[in-house]
Amino acid sequence: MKLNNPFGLSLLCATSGMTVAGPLSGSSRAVAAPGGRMNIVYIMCDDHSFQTISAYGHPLSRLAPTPNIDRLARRGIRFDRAYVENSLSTPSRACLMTGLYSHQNGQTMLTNRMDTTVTFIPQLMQQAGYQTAMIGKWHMLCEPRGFDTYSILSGQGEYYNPRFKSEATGGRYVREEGYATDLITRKALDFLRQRDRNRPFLLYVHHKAPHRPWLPPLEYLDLYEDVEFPMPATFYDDYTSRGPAAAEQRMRIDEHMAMIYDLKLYGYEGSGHECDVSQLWRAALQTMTPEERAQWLENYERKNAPFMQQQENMTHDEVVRWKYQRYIKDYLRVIRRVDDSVGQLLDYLEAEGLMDSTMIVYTSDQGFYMGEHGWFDKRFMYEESFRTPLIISYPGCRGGSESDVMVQNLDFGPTFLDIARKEQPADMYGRSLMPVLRKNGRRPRGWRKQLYYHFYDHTAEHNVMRHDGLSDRRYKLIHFYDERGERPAYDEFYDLKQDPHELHNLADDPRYSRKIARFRKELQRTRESIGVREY
Ligand code: SGN
Ligand code: CA
Repeated sequence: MKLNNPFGLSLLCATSGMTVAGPLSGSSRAVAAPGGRMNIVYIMCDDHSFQTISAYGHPLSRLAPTPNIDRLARRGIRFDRAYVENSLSTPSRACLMTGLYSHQNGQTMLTNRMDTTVTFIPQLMQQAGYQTAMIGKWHMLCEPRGFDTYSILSGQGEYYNPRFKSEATGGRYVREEGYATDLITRKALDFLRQRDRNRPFLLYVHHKAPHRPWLPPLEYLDLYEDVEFPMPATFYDDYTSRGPAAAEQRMRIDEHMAMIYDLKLYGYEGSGHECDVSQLWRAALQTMTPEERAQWLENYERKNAPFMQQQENMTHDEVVRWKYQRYIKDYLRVIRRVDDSVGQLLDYLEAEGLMDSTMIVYTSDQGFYMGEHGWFDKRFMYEESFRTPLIISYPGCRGGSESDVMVQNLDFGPTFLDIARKEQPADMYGRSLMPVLRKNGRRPRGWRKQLYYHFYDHTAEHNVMRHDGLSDRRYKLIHFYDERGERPAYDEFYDLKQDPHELHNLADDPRYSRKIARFRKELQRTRESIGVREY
């Protein structure tokens, strides 16, 4: 069935694949892509916030810069309005792999199963003559499809000496020695070195980092130890004016972050969080070698000592501030290694003369809260988790450009197909980013004006109510609903220009009633035209 496209997009193939005629700049060793079609290196982290990439200029990242991701931004375009359609790992990955919304591919939640009959983008890319590789976190319940070669982590993946499965291991996960980010980088470089040079390639590099519980590499355990990171202005949000979802979540740093599992306070005996009680923290350290674990424990015991000695005299707020610093430091230590990895990949591509024939994408499977509203984790349609970092460099683009065009993870599939000069299937609502890239990030005529979002996984950890919504460049309507009928449905409405931190819900403000009515109608029209049935 051909569905109406609510965003006024052409659903037929926009065969505008970028032709790479040859060297465009720089390197003396520039190598043209085989067949004149660009290679693609797609780097995706797990839970990397835009707040912790210095190219985005947030106060946190100024104290912990990411020079290599910034180096990519200097060569490419930084997207400031890049969003996901469902802010959770598995659904985001299913969207990337299929080019379809969650309700279309069936992967609405973390652990349900997607529709196995759906075609994967890499399968289409193979048909178009690309060699395809998938390295790192896969995190879907189905087997990888459409890859010439793959090496994937088991489930959420492990930081230390993780298990990987590849064609070579006969379907078994086999433990490998090293730190996840380093191993993934090495495997990606191995693929590049061993690739068939007569075909263009599509390489997915999917890091486990910086997913919870934020285990840094040993070399970086003391990085930033003396730095005091600023807390966000909304840290002490009390959720007044918002509906019950914002208050009832279980992702607050002060209440739900586990002292041992998340914050590494080994030996802490205060009242535990469920993660501490479940001994999950032991499992997190289990894959280290005895030497690594000894070094790890020695390091944290040393850093924990002042807190352990003073905690009885500390106020609740002092403890919360301590927690915040520990959380942010470990997260940023993990990120620092990701930044090293980006540097190694860029070094290789530059040295091999591949920059002139390769698109490089850096992004995350969703955004993440660095204490905004008092939270860690993601899921909500509020900006920090709805948004995701996105930097793209491609041959010939004007480096250092910034874009405020609204793009979504639904667009990656169509972009890759466009580059491969392969027709975009009619049920993909995303849009090739090539017209935006060719304009160095400026808005092409007829580009979408609004984005649809839908989060389903209410029953899972962190207790975020189901919701869907519509956002344009200025306003956002969020509809919270509960399929179990425990809570009445309700809406929130934000003016992002007046209230960028989304602290003032305007749903009941009579001054906005006409605008809200228009948004509600538009949301309903969107659901119907893309075939959403639950809301
Ligand atoms: C795990 C984490 C959650 C996290 C989900 C989803 N808990 O369940 O904190 O929200 O993954 O993350 S943990 O105790 O196992 O660390 S996602 O990135 O895969 O969507
Ligand atoms: Ca994630």
